[in-house]
Amino acid sequence: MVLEFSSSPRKSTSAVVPLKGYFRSLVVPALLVTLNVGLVIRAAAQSPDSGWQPKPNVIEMWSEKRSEHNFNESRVPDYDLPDPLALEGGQSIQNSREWMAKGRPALLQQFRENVYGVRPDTDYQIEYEELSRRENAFGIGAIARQIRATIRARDRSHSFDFVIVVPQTETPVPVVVQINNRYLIPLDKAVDEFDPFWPVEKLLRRGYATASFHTSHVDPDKRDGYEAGIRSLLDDPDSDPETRWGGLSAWGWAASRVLEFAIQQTEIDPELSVVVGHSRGGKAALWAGAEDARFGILYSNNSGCGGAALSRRAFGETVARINRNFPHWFCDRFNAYNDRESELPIDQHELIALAAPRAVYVTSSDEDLWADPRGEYSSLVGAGPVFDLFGLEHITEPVMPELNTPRHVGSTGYHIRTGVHDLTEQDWGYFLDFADGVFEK
Ligand code: GTR
Repeated sequence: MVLEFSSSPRKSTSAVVPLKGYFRSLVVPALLVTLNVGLVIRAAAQSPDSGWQPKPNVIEMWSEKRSEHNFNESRVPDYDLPDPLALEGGQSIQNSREWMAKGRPALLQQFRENVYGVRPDTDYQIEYEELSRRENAFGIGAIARQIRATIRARDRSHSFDFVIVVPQTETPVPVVVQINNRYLIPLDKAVDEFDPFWPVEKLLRRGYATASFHTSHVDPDKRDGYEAGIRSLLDDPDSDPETRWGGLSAWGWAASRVLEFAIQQTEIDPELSVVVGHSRGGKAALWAGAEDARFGILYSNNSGCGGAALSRRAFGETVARINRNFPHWFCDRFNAYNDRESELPIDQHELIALAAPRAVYVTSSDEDLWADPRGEYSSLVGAGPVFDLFGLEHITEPVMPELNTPRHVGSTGYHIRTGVHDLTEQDWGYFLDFADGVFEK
């Protein structure tokens, strides 16, 4: 079977509105800031009496392993976070309509031009070819297929595979699209072998369809991989080299192409979709959902720097370090903020804010101080004022939850799990509880 779609290039019409008018937060315990629009932003406490705290031996381990980086809360620099509701000229966004018309497009453009890069709007054709199929997967009538997506532009093409598994169902179900940063789990493995990183059967039994692809098949996850991936295929040679899209954006772009295939399936409800990724895949998932508003829930697992964690905290991995080690993930301009996080016109709480009025799920793990759990949680809380504009419930509690105690409040959810940097069955279980609530399953 071959399905063909033509692209309808997205023309960006949004003006760049520099964000001004900063609010101070996340420095002083339980600091409260009241904006003139009547919103209250509560900062995450630094030394709460309760809630999660990193274990001293874990701090020590990281401080020895990466001695040039900070893993101590007391050494987090003072900083001001940009106010997601501030517009140029000092005005504040007052309602959801203004947010969608002005605030959000301006912020999205800031992230494109300073962090993830601008996606090209080159015309392309995409073809989906079924390579193999398994009927009655898991003995529950599910259909599993491996699909090859081939993207053609100008006189070149690039292909990547994904596996998609749909349950037998009369009522269309949500779909979970995974950006897999580790490997492609091919069809037979997906059906015959349990992998907690992508627990297909668990997802199906919980009433979800799911698809997964490997990042490197879309755009190689290496600094010299540009020519071999989708970025060079679609790039406009005349575009500004400072703001060309990075690998994270290319992987997120591919998630949208997988979604487009998925929502053609009658078993899948096109209104109910999730984009999920772990670590670098989690960074890509948040950005995928910022660029593509069809994703209903954005799930970022242990995404850290350049993902959910606030850059200004410079806790664990920093902007300078990530740019040095992974220059192919971001646009070149992101380098301008190496060791100058306070000059970034945005911070990552605003990436999360771009998800509103959709839902966001963020996770941390207690040994993963490299990803800055407190910075990940604080970012979610810091996005709150934008969810307020829509009258949506969300996490406002400044004190982090205890270990293995998910906090799910309306449109935002969070948990911190015991253990190392990973995406585990435990993470999936907590997440699916959240997704069931959002999708009213
Ligand atoms: C690390 C990197 C992180 C994170 C991680 C991963 O080396 O510093 O930002 O993305 O890789 O993707 O597993």
